[in-house]
Amino acid sequence: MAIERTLSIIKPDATARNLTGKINAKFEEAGLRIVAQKRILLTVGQAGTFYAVHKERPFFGELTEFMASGPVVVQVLEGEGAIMKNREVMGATNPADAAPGTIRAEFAQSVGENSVHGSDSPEAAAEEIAYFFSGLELVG
Ligand code: DAT
Ligand code: MG
Repeated sequence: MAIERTLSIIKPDATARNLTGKINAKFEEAGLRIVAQKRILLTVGQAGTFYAVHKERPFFGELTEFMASGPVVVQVLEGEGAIMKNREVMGATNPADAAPGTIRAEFAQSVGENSVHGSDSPEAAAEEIAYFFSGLELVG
């Protein structure tokens, strides 16, 4: 397995509850290195562009309004098989289905307010990292 990079977002429900440090500790304990990170406030439009793949889904409006409802921490995680490793550390989309010890099992409030985003493929990771970060901001 190669060294990969993936895009992670700590969502507004988690920043509101001051969970950034606890979530970052989960990444670091799993061997994922935080190589870029910034705290930003998205507009509904920017959240919609980011989540364009879901624009036909019934929850799209709720999702984009939630993502713009407070600060998010966007970050690039790097490590061996980082894309799938991050998905494991995050846990299932619905916290009711998330394995014990995962971020979503411990911190998520509902399927919508589920604390973290992580890229789901190498193609998505490349596109999502480029959406938020320039090459100059990525220090390996
Ligand atoms: P994931 O974030 O695990 O990759 P996804 O890509 O299927 O999940 O969906 C993106 C986000 O949309 C998800 O983190 C929360 C929201 N979402 C998904 N399914 C939902 C549903 N049934 N009701 C409300 N929000 C939902
Ligand atoms: Mg997804």
